[in-house]
Amino acid sequence: MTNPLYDTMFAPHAGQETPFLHLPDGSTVTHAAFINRAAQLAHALQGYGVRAGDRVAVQVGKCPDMLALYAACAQTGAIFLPLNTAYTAAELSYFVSDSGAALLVGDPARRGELEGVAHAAGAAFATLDAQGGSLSDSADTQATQFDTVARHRDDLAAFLYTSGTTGRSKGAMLSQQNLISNAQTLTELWQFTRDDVLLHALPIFHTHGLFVATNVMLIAGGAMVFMPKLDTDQLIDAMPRATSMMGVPTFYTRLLDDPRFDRACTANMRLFISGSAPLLAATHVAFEERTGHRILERYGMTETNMNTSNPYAGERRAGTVGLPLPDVELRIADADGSELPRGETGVVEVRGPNVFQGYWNMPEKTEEDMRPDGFFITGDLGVQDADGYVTIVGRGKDMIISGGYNIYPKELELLLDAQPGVLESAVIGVAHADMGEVPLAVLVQGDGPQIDVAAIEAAMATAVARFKQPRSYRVVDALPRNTMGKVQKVALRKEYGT
Ligand code: MCA
Ligand code: AMP
Repeated sequence: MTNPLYDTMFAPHAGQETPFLHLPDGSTVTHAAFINRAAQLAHALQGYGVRAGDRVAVQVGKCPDMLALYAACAQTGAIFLPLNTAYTAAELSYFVSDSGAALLVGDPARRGELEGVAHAAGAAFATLDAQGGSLSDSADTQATQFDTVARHRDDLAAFLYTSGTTGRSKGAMLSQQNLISNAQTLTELWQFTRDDVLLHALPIFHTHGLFVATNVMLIAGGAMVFMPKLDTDQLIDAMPRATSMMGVPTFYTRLLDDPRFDRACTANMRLFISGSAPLLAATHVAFEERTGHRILERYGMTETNMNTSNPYAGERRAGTVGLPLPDVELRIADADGSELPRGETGVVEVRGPNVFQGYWNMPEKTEEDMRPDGFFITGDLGVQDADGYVTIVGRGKDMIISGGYNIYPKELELLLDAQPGVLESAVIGVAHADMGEVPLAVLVQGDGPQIDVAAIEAAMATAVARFKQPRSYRVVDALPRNTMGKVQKVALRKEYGT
């Protein structure tokens, strides 16, 4: 193979006049049209000076061209770097400069600020729309054939930024092999075929919507009902024509909130998959009672793609994330990395072709998280039962998952500590019926000016994406600490958690 990623995911679809994307306006993009468009965009990327190994940062709304840009990056050998559309210009500046991106592709509505971000970081800028200076515009006149650039399985295919407990985001480097192996394993395990129609309402800038949902459907050769975002009305309308869905737990709780969602609505569906955040066993049970379907829960991470899955044919156990994938080794380990006996709780560690290549420009951080024998330390706390089923019981890392998006308290605390009047701060996750959990900030009044919560909210609004912003604030005199002086977040969660 000259370019394993392109040859596995995309090349087989060339010339196939079968449906790939069903769009909200009723139109359909065929596999052949998608591949042709990717080739045009590959030419356009080269026109912007993009070469193999260059990072292409992309912050645009969900649309077929955004997906075709992923294919175009694969075809030119560029590294695809998708970014959450909710990120502020301040957040973007970091990603574009840290990655050394050659090109930032942005939303035309934010052209002014994003152009500034790109140029300050030494990157070129383009939009993805039909306006002057746009990638789509340059693509329109290009040939629909492109000579795929040769790549190796170990070459990098994508960077996904994941925040960290230190407050600084890290670029997880994923190779072609990481993406191919996981997608092939999942396609087989979940029995996806060209007859499948997947309801796709997830964002495509994260592992879940891009490397699980889209890659699996590309390998299977099926179609996706491609929705811009979660809209339960649209999902319920489209469900009778679909066979499968992937979503975060919020998708399932919102569907259950709608009385129209029932057995008849799901009669054509063969599979519902959940991940990215814990699915409550109660949701699993309520879903089965309502529809007769048992949700298949799986577990993964940006750095590793998917690690475990409940079985397709065997027993799907509520509250567990299932068994290690066939090509993934998993151990529950103590702090030194020694495997613990079954039934004991420890840190989940994984090894296999799914595990990433390290954090971009952070060799020490990579070394810290990787055992010498190749196991990656996930930071999740888990337990494995006698049958091998894994349950995630908590997080060793300080992280909040809100509606499937990760929020690292440290990133927020660093910003809050710098606000007038704040001596120090602690951010905790508190239960939220719709999002699972949301952040709450506890601020300690210092000697300076009186803390102005409204002003702090305004400052946070320009600093970080909306989903990360604390939903509520408490001002206190001191934070609870243990004898080592460490802030006791457990005590804070007890006090403010409900
Ligand atoms: C939107 N808002 C949120 C979130 N999303 N607030 C907290 N947490 C969120 N996740 C805010 C908006 O800023 C807005 O705020 C208000 O909620 C409504 O915005 P809207 O866009 O209408 O929200 P929504 O469409 O209802 O979105 C909620 C959602 C969405 C459907 C849960 O966030 C979503 O699709 N999440 C999936 C994320 C995902 O794909 N994660 C996978 C990561 P305001 O009204 O105040 O302005 S990959 C991963 O985790 C690993 C690898 C894995 O295992 O998959
Ligand atoms: P991310 O950094 O976005 O890749 O998020 C990965 C994290 O999401 C994991 O380390 C887990 O903490 C969490 N996660 C993903 N899937 C599940 C699941 N099914 N149950 C519990 N936690 C999950």
